Amino acid sequence: MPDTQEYVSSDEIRARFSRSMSEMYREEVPAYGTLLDLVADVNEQVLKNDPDLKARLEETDNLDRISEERHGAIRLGTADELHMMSRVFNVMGMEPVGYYDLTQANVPVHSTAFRSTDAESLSKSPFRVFTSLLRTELIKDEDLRKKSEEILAARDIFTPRLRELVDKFEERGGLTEDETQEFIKEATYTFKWHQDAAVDKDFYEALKAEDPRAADIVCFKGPHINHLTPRTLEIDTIHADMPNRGMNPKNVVEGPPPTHPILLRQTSFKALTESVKFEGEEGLHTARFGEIEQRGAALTEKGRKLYDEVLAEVRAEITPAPDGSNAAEYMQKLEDTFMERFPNTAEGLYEDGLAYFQFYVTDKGMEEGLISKDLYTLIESGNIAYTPITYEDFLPVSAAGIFASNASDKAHEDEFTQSSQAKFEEALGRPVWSEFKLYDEMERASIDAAITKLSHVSKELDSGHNSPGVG
Ligand code: OOG
Ligand code: NI
Repeated sequence: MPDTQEYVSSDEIRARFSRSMSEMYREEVPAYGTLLDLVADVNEQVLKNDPDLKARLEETDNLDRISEERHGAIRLGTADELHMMSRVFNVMGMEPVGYYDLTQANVPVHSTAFRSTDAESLSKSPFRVFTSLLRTELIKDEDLRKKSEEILAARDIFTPRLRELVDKFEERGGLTEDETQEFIKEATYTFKWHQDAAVDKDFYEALKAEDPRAADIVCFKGPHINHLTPRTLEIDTIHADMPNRGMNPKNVVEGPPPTHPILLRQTSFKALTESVKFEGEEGLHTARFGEIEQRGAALTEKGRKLYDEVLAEVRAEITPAPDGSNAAEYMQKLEDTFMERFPNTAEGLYEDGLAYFQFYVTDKGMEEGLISKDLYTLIESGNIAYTPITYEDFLPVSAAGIFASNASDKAHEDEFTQSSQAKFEEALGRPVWSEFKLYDEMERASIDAAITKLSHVSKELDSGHNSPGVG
């Protein structure tokens, strides 16, 4: 039995898996490759023009991860699939964070985000996967519902070898290099696009008429990755350039306005229509797309509440029209309202308790040490500084918007009202983390580390003063 030294770390497995997924999706959806090139160009340019930003990213261990960073989204059909999927993600050090109830947007799924949860692992690879579970009970037509449940119960989306490797990981606490390579191959395969559908065309069309997301989940052999999203440092530039590169972007960038580096902003090119082989005949399916995101500060519960409030205020007055006709007006209103109601500097966010921060010792602190035990005094005197913690999660509203604008143009009069985090967690086999709790812990840990560092400086200063012959 190999000792733990020979095991590949979960952080390393996750980083490699993220790369492997990106390579596969690049082949499956070439426009995603174009998007990646565009993002790399723009990020490089931004860092070249903004040495301060580059230094700040270096300071907080965030520079190396930028070009490697992405999120994906998958959709599952059964509780068993969700449970097994959480075991697969566990091998890569990814845990379920947050609960997203998409029934609020008339989408019959609920979701979580699998990601790593501590600062060090995040700096190695922040790869995250938005994972949704279909709520078949919300399929209204009884025949369609029953048949969907039968189809889902009969399929196995995991290869036998993947199951064996997950068992092995759990028994021994690690995978060897050879096993890791196999694991990545098998896990990536799980998310591959299959041109052969699992059903005939009539069933597909019938289910799609009821709900296109349900059809995307039930009618195929596996949970094909439906988009991958690289992180950009300048989303508006790319958004504007997408049409020049043959991509058909959304009308507006979703999320906060460009003036506010909070939570995240996203835009995507519209889903592609791909050919599918149904039992007996050919057909088409529209689901897979490419997306980019720009990440800002993680907001506290108070900050999130204010964000929701301000966004709701904007949307009560103007919502982006599907034809793009009022895009400029919407963006202007968004910006004006946020400028009025929401701070957009680190200092403003800190003073109002709206965001989480990573605290660090400044050069002045390294000279003076722990001149006070009070954090506020240390900040005021410039011995400790802070920078917002990057938001690692998803926007519930934004996620819902993505479902709506990409899956179909069908109007949804349906109202799903029931939310059920408890049911989701039962399927998952464990509770999800609260994202607020995780950010809070990161913030506290950074304060403790900064104070400890300052007290070491003080000790050295003291022993320097006291020891004869020094200075
Ligand atoms: C999930 C959409 C959620 C995002 O960026 O908000 C998401 C889906 O379409 O399955 O990825
Ligand atoms: Ni996404």
